[in-house]
Amino acid sequence: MAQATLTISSKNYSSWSLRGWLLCKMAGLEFEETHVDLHDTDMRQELLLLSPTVRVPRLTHGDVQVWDVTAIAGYLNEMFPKAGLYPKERVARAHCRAISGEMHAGFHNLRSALPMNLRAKHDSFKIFSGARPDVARVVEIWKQCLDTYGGPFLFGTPTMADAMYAPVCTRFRTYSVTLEPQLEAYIDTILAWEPMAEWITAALEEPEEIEELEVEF
Ligand SMILES: N[C@@H](CCC(=O)N[C@@H](CS)C(=O)NCC(=O)O)C(=O)O
Repeated sequence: MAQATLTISSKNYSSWSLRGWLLCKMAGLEFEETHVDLHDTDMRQELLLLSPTVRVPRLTHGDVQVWDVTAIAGYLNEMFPKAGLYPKERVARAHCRAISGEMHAGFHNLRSALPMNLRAKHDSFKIFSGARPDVARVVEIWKQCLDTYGGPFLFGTPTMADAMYAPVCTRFRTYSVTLEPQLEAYIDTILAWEPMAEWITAALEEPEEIEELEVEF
C-alpha cells in the first residue's frame, strides 16, 4: 500500500484537521501525521508548496495529493469502499452528503462564535444571537438523523457526517450548550468513539496555546 501522510495543525484548535484525521482513521488508512504551526511564516511557506490553499488538512497518498475535507472523504471512499464512509443505501447516502455539505459550506457564525478549544470549559457562556440559528439547525439535523436511522451515530454506524459534526460536539461541551437527552447521548457517543478519544487525549497534552482563542468569556 502507498505511503500516506496527513498534514494537520493543532489538535486542540483545528476542527478541519480533526475532520480529516477522523476520515483517515475511519477508512483504515495507515498514515503518518505531519504537524504545521500555521502561525509560523516558514511553515506556512512550506505548506503553500504542498497545499495551494495554505490550509490543512492535506493528504499525500503515494503520488496523490488531496486537500479539502470533502475531497479527502471522496478519495478515501474510492480507495476504501468497504469502510462505510458514506451510508450504503442511496437515499441515506444523499442525505449524508447533504448535511456534510451544509457543515462544509456554512455555520459560519457557530464556527466563529464558538471556536474549537478542547482544553477549555466555559460554564456560563452566552451564545451570540447570530449563532443561535446555527445551533437550532444543528439540533434539527441531528434529531432528523437519529429519529430516521436509529443512532447511535447519525446514520447508525460512523460515516463522514459524524466526522463533519464531531467538532460541533466538542464545542457544545466546551461552551456548555445543553440539548435534549437524545442529542446529549449522541455527543456522548462521539466523545467516547475510539478515534475521537485518541484525538482528545493528544489535544489535552498539546503544549501550544493560541492566545486569541484563549479568550475569557
Ligand atoms: N474547507 C477547508 C477548510 C480548511 C481550513 O479552513 N483549515 C484551517 C484549519 S482549521 C486552516 O488551515 N487555516 C489556515 C489559516 O487560518 O491560516 C477544508 O475542507 O479542508
